Parts: sequence; C-alpha cells; structure tokens
Amino acid sequence: MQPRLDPFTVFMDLRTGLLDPLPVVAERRLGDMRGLYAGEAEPADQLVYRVLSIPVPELNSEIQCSTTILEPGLVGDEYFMTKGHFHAVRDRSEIYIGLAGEGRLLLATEDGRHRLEPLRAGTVNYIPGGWAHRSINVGSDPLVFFAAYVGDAGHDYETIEGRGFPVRVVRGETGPTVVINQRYRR
Ligand code: PAN
Ligand code: ZN
Repeated sequence: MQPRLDPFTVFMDLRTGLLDPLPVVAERRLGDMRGLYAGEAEPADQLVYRVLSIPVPELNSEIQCSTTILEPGLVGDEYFMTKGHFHAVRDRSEIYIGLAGEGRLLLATEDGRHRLEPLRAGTVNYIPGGWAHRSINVGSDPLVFFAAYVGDAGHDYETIEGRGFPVRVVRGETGPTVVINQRYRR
C-alpha cells in the first residue's frame, strides 16, 4: 500500500500536557456547559478545560491523540468536569493515560450502569466501546491526561446533554462524594 501519512513526532511535557509543536486547541468554558452541572454554570467566560489535539484524518486506520488540561474548580459543590460523551460510532474504544492532578473518570452505559475509576499520574484507563466517559477534577491542581482513540470514533455529546450521567461527583465533608443525579433520564 501507499502510506497515507509521513511519520512525525510531537514533544509532550509530561507534567503540563503541553505539546510542541502546539496542535489544535479547543477551549471549553462554563458558558459551553449549561445544563450539565446541577447548579448555575457561571461566569460564562470561566475556562474549564482545554483539549490539545494532534490532527490526523478521522479514519479507523488512524489513532486520534490529545491531551486534556482540566482546571480545578467547583460549580456549587460539583467539581469541574468535561462535557462527557459517547463515541458517535458506539463500539470505538479509547485509553487515557493520567499525567498530573487528582481526578476521577466517570463512565456509563446506555442502559444506566456506571463506574468510577481513578485518574491521576500513572493510571492507564481502558474505556471500552459503549461506555460514555467524563473526567472530573477532584483536586486543587490541573488534571492532565493523554487520550488515544480509534480515529473514526467521533463524539456524540447530545445524548449526555439530554440525559446526563446516572451520578455526579461533589465535594463532601470527607472529600469527593458520589451522589445520584436527580436529572438523569434513561
Ligand atoms: C477526550 C475528550 C476530552 C474532552 O479527548 O474529548 O477529554 O472531553 P469532552 O470531549 O467530553 O468535552 C476523549 O475522550 N476523546 O474521545
Ligand atoms: Zn472519548
């Protein structure tokens, strides 16, 4: 076969997740996350996370790679988190490699099962197809992780915007606490 791409190398700072050369950066602010938190997502311009993506074609022959830098913070008592998504092609899997900070990875199936996994420096999370996933920063420093996933996976945000995850992770008296999401609809 004729190779589609030439080899290339990107340098990553393993503590900050920053990539050199700096690839495509997407920013998510509280104003982009209305309806996902139980409380009011204010102020709208508050930065919550950045995703630095290495651009490759969205084909199942490729591997999409990115780092996510998720700021510490709270909306009410709910920790800053990513929007969360199913992959548009449902069976596409992914791995996360934790680089810095203290987090949780919340996963859920379409039939309402959920799991909470650790996400911190040294964790390798395997996210099988069919599991929606959201990362949550429960610490006081940025949560940084590297993600690699099947190139044609795509992102379905609408399903989570419509139904939510079965649980939320909130700051409790003794630390991060899992509570039922009252707005969850299966
Ligand atoms: C990650 C996520 C990233 C941001 O690269 O896209 O952490 O989270 P949201 O996409 O939910 O806003 C990934 O899981 N890609 O498939
Ligand atoms: Zn994903």
